[in-house]
Parts: sequence; C-alpha cells; structure tokens
Amino acid sequence: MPLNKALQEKYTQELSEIIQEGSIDAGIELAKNASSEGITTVEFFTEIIQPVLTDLGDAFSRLEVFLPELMKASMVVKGIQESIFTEDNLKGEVSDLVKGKVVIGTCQGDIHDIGKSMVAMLLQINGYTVKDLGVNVTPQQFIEEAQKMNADIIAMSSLLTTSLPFIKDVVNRLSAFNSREKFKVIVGGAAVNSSWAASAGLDGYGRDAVEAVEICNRIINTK
Ligand code: B12
Repeated sequence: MPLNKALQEKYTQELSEIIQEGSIDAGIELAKNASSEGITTVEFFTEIIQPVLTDLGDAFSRLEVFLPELMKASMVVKGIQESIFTEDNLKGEVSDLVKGKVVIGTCQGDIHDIGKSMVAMLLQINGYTVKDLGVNVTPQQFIEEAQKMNADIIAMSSLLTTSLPFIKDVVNRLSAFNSREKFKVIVGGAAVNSSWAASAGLDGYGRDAVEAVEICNRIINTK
C-alpha cells in the first residue's frame, strides 16, 4: 500500500532541508521519527529518499545545483543507510521466501551504489544468496562471477546512460557462449526503464528494491 500522502510530503520536505544543511545526525533522527510514525525502512528509502534524490538529480541536470550538493546529499543518505538499513530493521518487510542466487553490481564506469546496496540487502533478507560485486563492474566480471557461483540471476544497476552499452554487452556475451538461457538478466536505476529493458532483450526491470525482489521471485518461480 502506498504511503499516506501527507506523511510522505512532510518527510520529503524535511529530508530536503536536512540534505541542504548536510547533517547526517538530523537525517538519522528523521528516519527514526518516520519509523515511530509507522513508516517502514523500505518505505523510507523508496518513497522518501528515492524521490528526494531524483528531484535533486533533476535540479542538477538543469544546472540549478552542482556536484558538491549531490555529494552532500549522498553523504547524508549513506549515513542514514548505514544507521537504519540493517538486517534487523528489515526483517519481515517482505514475507515471501524464495531461494535463488543473484550476482549484483553497478555497471562499468558507474560508482552510484546507494540503490544497488539496498537491492542487495533486500534480496538477501528474502532468502537469496547474493554476491555483491560493488561498483564499476565490467561485463566480464558479471559473467565470470555468475558462472563461478552458478547464479540464477545477474542484476545490474545503472544510473549513468554511458553504462547502457555494458548491459547489452553482458547479454551479447551470454548469447555468444550459449548461456543466455542459463542466466536471467535484470536491471534497475535511473538510466533504465521497462521499455529500454524490453528492447535490450532483458528479463526484467525494477523501479525500486521491492520490485527487484518481486521480479526475482517471479523468475525463480517460473524456472
Ligand atoms: C547521489 C547521486 C550521486 C552521488 C553517488 C553517491 C553514491 N555513493 O552512490 C555522487 C555525488 C558521487 C554522484 C556522482 C555522479 N553523478 Co550522480 N546522482 C546521484 C542521484 C542524485 C541520486 C542516486 C541515488 O542514490 N538515488 C537513491 C536510490 C535509493 O535510488 P536508486 O539509485 O534509483 O535505486 C533504486 C532503484 O533505482 C532500484 N534499483 C537500483 N539498482 C537496481 C538494480 C536492479 C537489478 C533492480 C531490479 C532495481 C534497482 O532500486 C533502488 C532502491 O529502491 C542521481 C539522480 C537519480 N535520478 O538517480 C544522480 C545521477 C544518477 N548522477 C548523474 C551524474 C551525471 C553524475 C556524475 C557524472 C556527475 C559528475 N559530473 O561528476 C557523477 C558520476 C560518477 C560515476 N562515475 O558514477 C546523472 C546521470 C545522468 C545520465 N544521463 O547518465 C543523474 C541521473 C543526475 C541527473 N539527473 O543528471 N552522483
């Protein structure tokens, strides 16, 4: 169920102000208040942090804010992530338990890791064995690791449009090795959307970490 609109507006407004001040402590305090008002950790990330950072990114592309502001924002959000995005806080957020193996990473040339790490953790607490390769992961690294751990799914996070060719490269290499059916490939992040994913011949796109778990469940259930 989507978050109550008034609550969402209140917290997005407050988070935007805290991000401008650059106060990690105030960010953590805000997340705790949200939790005491019944907002789950996942909701705080997908319905408050994600839209605030998306707006900030849009302002950045209109040249209304600059790199130092983005860096300040990511410092606050990473502080919140380290403090509240723990396995304990997340237990019970999504109940369906299905097991599978996932290799995840942020694509080559891209160092954005906030969303990717969130997806990795949510998959983990939902019963998946997750190998997080970190950021700036080459197509070869994705494939080698998937083969090594006999993964079901390769999950690629892409926030920069310059990383799109690397996603296609993974698909092309898998096809060349006759392994396209063996590994399902899914994507998410600001550089991709469902129609791009479909046109690139991928097996799924997820708008947020909850959808990432849903897609993986669907893939595993139909395997
Ligand atoms: C914070 C941020 C940064 C931080 C990153 C800090 C970090 N450690 O991650 C810093 C300041 C370092 C940064 C740097 C840059 N950034 Co930046 N950044 C952002 C910003 C504002 C927010 C990203 C974020 O963390 N969102 C919050 C998380 C929770 O959401 P998320 O990442 O979308 O993840 C969720 C979903 O997408 C999904 N998901 C994510 N991955 C996956 C994977 C799978 C498989 C699935 C199913 C789902 C899924 O689930 C996640 C959780 O719900 C975005 C704006 C945006 N629209 O995304 C720009 C943005 C991505 N950056 C941008 C740019 C241009 C840059 C720089 C090139 C700037 C520069 N001139 O140096 C550099 C690039 C550095 C590099 N080589 O990667 C552009 C990219 C534009 C483009 N067309 O490519 C954006 C879109 C801003 C904009 N609108 O212009 N950035």
